Amino acid sequence: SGVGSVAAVDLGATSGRVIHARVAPDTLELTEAARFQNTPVRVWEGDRAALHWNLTGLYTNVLDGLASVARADPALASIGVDAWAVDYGLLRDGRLLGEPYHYRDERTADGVATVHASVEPGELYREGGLQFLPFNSLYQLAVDAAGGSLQCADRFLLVPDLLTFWLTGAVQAERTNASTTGLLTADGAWNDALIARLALPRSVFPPLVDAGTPVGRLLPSLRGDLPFGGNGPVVTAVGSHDTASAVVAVPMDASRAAYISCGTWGLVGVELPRRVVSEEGRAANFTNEGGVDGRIRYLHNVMGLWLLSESVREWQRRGLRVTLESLLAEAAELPRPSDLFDPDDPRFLAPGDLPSRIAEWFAERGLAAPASPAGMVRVIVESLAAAFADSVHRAAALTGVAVEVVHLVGGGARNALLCQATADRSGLPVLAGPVEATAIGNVLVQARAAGLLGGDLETLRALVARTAQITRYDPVRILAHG
Ligand code: LFR
Repeated sequence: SGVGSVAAVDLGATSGRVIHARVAPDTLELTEAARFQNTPVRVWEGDRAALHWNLTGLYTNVLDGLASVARADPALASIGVDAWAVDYGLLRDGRLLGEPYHYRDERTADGVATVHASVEPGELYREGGLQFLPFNSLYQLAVDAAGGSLQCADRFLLVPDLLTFWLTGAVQAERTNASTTGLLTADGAWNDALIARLALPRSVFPPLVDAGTPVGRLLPSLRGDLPFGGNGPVVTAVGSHDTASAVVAVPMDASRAAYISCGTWGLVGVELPRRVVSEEGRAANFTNEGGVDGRIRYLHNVMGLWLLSESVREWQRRGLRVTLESLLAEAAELPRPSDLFDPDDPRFLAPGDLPSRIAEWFAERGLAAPASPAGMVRVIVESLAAAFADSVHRAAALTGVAVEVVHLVGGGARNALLCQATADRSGLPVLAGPVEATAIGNVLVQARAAGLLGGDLETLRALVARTAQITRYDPVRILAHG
């Protein structure tokens, strides 16, 4: 097969991008067509200001990026969309009923109580395989049912499926992301019995499709703004959960490696052929999310780079002239802190003043928090690394995978301090990169569907290993773990 090209639309919780890629069995060349901030917005709802995504704004950015791809490459073969998980839009007769809620919005607590009153958490775990996160879609849906908005809707579309709908008119639910609703069976079907017990309307859930399925062509109404040639590119379902696409592009041998997909979140785990649903795994809050080609992403959510980005946002709000880069450089010169905090504490989930909440965590234990922003950055990095190391070893123990190496992909792969600390605290070599793993995984699945590449995930990963920049960090000052 010759060289062809595809475009990946990749929306993270912090930023989004449109990546144009040229692909052949020995070629993987990426060009950034657009990059934009993802800035959520609080909107008054009569009794409180609720946190929403600005999805129509993101869609505008996506169209701008695709227009520039179209001008450069009218013969583009395919477009694929991935985004963060769990969040969704509700529609009626094709109309979006409101900007989707942000998973960091405070509304979900009531949904958790409602759901657990009808199905206890152990049973939810055996059915859906998910770690407990208060924003899993099923809890959000319970809130929408209680508030009446679900009854107004005839469609539920997860965020990447909603963008695909706006591009093509096709109504579908891609399986990797649908698995994060908590409403899929181990066989990857909508769990009708669970949906009924939760009194959710079964008819809102669209037909499921696998990553790699062509879902439609660009709508005629878009053809003026997106000047592609001929019939235009096909839109292909990819691993539409961003983490599923990232795991496709981890250049690993899954039988001996753990991965950390490190962006806004740090998703730490291993890839398995099938779900592992044990009480130990549930207690350790490990999830079984659907992967591309039917693989399972057995992982735990660690709070991730959010702790850094949201802290920097607070310092800037206070008028300090700091950037993450300058603080990381300063932090690297400081001694390693002896006291760490638990980055997974739920108090760190909501937006706002994180440095004060971290200081509170220390104060509650009679400990002093670092006084300077650089000191705070260092303790965040070390605490994240310790949590990463802990989850790597737990994933290995819970699944029997003999982990010999840790692959760290995503924006965190640029953070040398974090990569080295993860090596030191896990006692394992860390292979960092690619930074754009999510977009690459999105590209690879489209390219395979378009016939530009063949083979299984191992073949796709071999192409990443040959073409991506990988930096190795060996443990030098091994610190105790576990
Ligand atoms: C990462 C991610 C995680 C998911 C969280 C919320 O961007 O998709 O996998 O748990 O965001 O959707």
